[in-house]
Formats: sequence, C-alpha cells, structure tokens
Amino acid sequence: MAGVSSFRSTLSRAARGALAGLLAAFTALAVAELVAGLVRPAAGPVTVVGGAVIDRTPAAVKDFAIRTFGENDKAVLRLGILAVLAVIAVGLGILTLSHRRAGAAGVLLFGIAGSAAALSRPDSTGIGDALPSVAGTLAGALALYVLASKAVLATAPAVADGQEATGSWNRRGFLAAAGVTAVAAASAGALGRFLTGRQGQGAVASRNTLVLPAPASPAPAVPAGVQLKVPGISPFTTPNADFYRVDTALTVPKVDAGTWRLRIHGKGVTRPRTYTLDQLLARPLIERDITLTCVSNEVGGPYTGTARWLGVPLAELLKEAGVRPPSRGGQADQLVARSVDGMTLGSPVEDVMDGRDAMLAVGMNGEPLPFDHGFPVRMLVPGLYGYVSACKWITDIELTTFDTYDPYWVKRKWARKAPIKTQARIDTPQPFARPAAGTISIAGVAWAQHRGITRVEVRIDDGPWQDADLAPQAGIDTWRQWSYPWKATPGGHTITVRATDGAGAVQTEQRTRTIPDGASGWHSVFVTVP
Ligand SMILES: Nc1nc2c(c(=O)[nH]1)N[C@H]1C(S)=C(S)[C@@H](COP(=O)(O)O)O[C@H]1N2
Ligand SMILES: [Mo]
Repeated sequence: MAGVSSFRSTLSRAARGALAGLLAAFTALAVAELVAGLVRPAAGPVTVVGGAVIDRTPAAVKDFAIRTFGENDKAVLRLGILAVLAVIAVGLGILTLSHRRAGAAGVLLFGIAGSAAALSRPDSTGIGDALPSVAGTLAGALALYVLASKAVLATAPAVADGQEATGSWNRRGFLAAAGVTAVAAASAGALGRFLTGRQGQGAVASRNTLVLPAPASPAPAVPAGVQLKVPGISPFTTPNADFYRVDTALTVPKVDAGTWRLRIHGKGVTRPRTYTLDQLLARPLIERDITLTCVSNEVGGPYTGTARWLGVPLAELLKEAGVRPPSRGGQADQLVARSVDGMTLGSPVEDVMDGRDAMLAVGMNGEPLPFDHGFPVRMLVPGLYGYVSACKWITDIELTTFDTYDPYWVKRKWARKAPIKTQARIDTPQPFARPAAGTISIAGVAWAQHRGITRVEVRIDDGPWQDADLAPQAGIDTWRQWSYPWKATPGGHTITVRATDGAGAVQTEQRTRTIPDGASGWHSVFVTVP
C-alpha cells in the first residue's frame, strides 16, 4: 500500500492536468458516439472530421495515402485524428488548471470544428448531424471542469496544521472522479457502439434474406483455359473477399434494401421514376464478367479485379425514362450517379447507351453485393474507371451536362472523362524475386476494358520484344491472362511487359501519374537469378 500511496502523492500537477484532459476528450468522444448511435452513426465526430479531411485532401496526398497505406488508409486516418486529439487534450488539460477560460475556449473550438465538419459533409441530413458533436462537447466540458477542479484541489499546498490529511483526501478525490468519469464514458461509448450496430441490423437482415433472381441473359460461357496454371498469377475471377475497395466512406453505408429507392430524373427525362429494389429485380437481368479498375492504380498496382456481376441493363431504364443519347438528339451528355453517402460520379450518357453492358448491379460472384461493394445496388460501365462510372450505394441518377455540373472527383482535379488505359501487369515473378536458373513462367494479366487485349509482349533487359502466350479472351470487358516461358540465366534482369488492345493500339511507354486520368507506362520487374 505504501507504494501505491507514494505513487499517488508523486502524481504531479501536470500529470493530473494531462489525465483530466485525456479523460475529458474520451468522455466527449464517447458521449458523441452514444448520441450518434441514437441519431445517425455517420454523424459521429471522428467519422465526420475524417470525412471532411478526405474531402479537402489534395488529390496527390490522397493518392499517396492510398499507395502507402492501401486499404488501411481509413484506419490510419482514424488513428491520426485520435492521436492529434489526444495531444491537444493533454495540453488543454494542463492549461485548464491555471487558465479556466482558455480551457473552456479550447473545448468550445472542438465543438465548433466537429459540428462544422458534420454539417459540411455531402451526406449531411441537416442540423441534427451536429447533435453528436454538440452533446460530446458539453459532456467533455463538464468532465474537464470537474476533473480540473479536483486536480487543482489535489495539488493545493498544505497551508496549516492538519492539512496533510486533507491533501491526501483531495488526491483521492481526484482519482475517484477520474475513475468514475472513465467508467461512465466507457459505458456511454459501448452503448453507442451497440446502438450503431443495431441500426445496421435491418440492412444486414435485408441482405441475408435477399434472393437474387436467375439472369434472363446469363454470362457467356467462359472459354476453357482463361485461368492459366501458373502459380502466383491473379485468379481470373477475383473472390469478393479479395476484391479491392476504394471509396471515401469512413463508415460503410448499411442500406436497408426494403427502404432503398432509386430515382431517375433530370434533363430530357420525360418520365421521371422512382424504383424499389423489388421493381428492379422483377426486370430481366443480365449477368456479365467485367473487370473494374481504379484510376488510382499505379502501373503494376493492385486496384483492379474481375467479378461476375448480375444487374439491370441501365440503358433500358434510361430509354423508358425518355432519355436519348446525345448522338440521337438527347439534351443530356452527363449522367450523374449519387450515393446515399453523398458521393457523385459522372459518366458520359453516350457510353452508357451505346450498347455496352452498363448496369445497375445487384449481384457479385453469385451473392448480393457485399456492403463494401455497394449493397444493395451499384452502377458499372465497362471500359470506364470506377470514379466515373461505378457508384456504390447508388440512390439517384440525374441526367445533366458536363458543362453545368462537376461531380466529386472532377471538383478535385480529376478528368471529366476517363476511359480505362491499356495496361499489362506482371504477377509473377515478384519484384526482387530470386528465381533459380532454368525455364520459369513469367505471367500476369492485361486489360483494356471494352477494347479487349489482342497481344502481350515481354522483353528481357534490352532484348527484343517476344510474344507472350495468351489465355483465351473471355470478352472485351475482362482482363486476359498471359504467360511467357523464360530461360533464366544467372545475373540481374529487368522483365518488361506491354499489351496491344483490340483497336490495335500498343500500350504507350510514356509514364504518367494517376492524376488526372490514369497511369500509363510499361510495368517492369527486376529479378536476380543466383
Ligand atoms: N459511393 C461511392 N461509390 C464509389 C466510390 C466512392 O468513394 N463512393 N469510389 C469509386 C471508385 S474511385 C472506384 S475505383 C470504385 C471501386 O469499387 P470497389 O470498391 O467495389 O472496388 O467505386 C467507385 N464508387
Ligand atoms: Mo477509383
């Protein structure tokens, strides 16, 4: 016990202040989480601040984050926000011991920042979104006030006889208050989490009970041999669990299929309509293998994948709404898709209606769309990068023009139009591999969606280009596997690959960044043969 009491007495004034600040911040977050759980989980302060940060991050930094942290980018952002908050909270706690007003002002600033972030989000549903931040601020301010007062008492110097006892009594008072605060805040936070989880349960149930109808037009049979038997090559069909995910959603929207609606309206729409999911599922569905690629994919990067999608042909819905493509006199040249989380993506109406398999997808590899990939409905337009076509959690389609409206990414300097660039990727050997001398298989995938791949060539060091063996083409909207048997000789070697698309264009050597309309250049891998 002596150890404990001496620990208590050496707990310095600064440490008490720091603890008061941290606990106040924890209380603020926990209460905000609780209120968000009651009101709207997406309005929680860490989520809205993170979202506001994402919205304002320059494209280059966002690209860097995706490249560096990959799919952990959101976790890193969350941790970053919490770390910054913790540091400021410690400072604020210490400051409050001597300057009450400054402490109060600091807490107030947090409240304003959180509320502003909440209201600035594109998916904000109104002033109520500030409620979690406001409630959190009030709770945090109260906790800071009480704890700072106790901390000051606990460190007050003994001025007269008999004050020793009072001093230790006050120290105990501070620790008790800190303990009570910690437990109360943790309980509020846990309850908030529970409520948030429960709100998503309707959506989860609606997904579990959704039965996908059989397609009226099944996917064309995939020729035997699209999957080469080379270890290390990407599978022709990417399993849902391995499919890349790129979006701005800090909390994945959990949409209840039963209450979901899709509205189609705008320029040239003579019959605006709102669809339920059942109405869409009652229509003839198509099933297609399509490769989706992100514009943020570096040469040789992982943000591309192929799935068997089931969906409603989008051009049919547009025709029924009275929409005509610009080439047939239509007034709208841009289709803006809007998601439940306020994301906007714009596609050329001409491309959507030119006969390709643009669809509102409901199924992915034989199951309803996973929440991460847009449940209950997402858009897909073969041949276009995801950011100009593949709206997840879609809820609104507006026909407009490129001149009058810039969607989310275009406002952030990405190109208005972005057909996918021809790319070939070496999956095996991996960079800096050390394969044994002898014949080894170099292999990978090449894609040029909606044009198809007709040739892939491999070059070793500065040697001549050699034709790779191509797996059969499943369709012009999917990637194509290739392999090349290489007689590896000892030494360091650079393997380079390039593809030719169905229009006869050879993939350009010219390296460009991902911004503004996708990376170009040849993928190469350096290996050492011992
Ligand atoms: N609602 C919404 N849809 C979105 C995005 C987004 O941020 N929000 N990102 C787009 C981008 S940039 C890409 S590449 C694809 C990725 O789809 P996936 O995550 O299913 O692979 O979704 C697109 N649809
Ligand atoms: Mo993307």
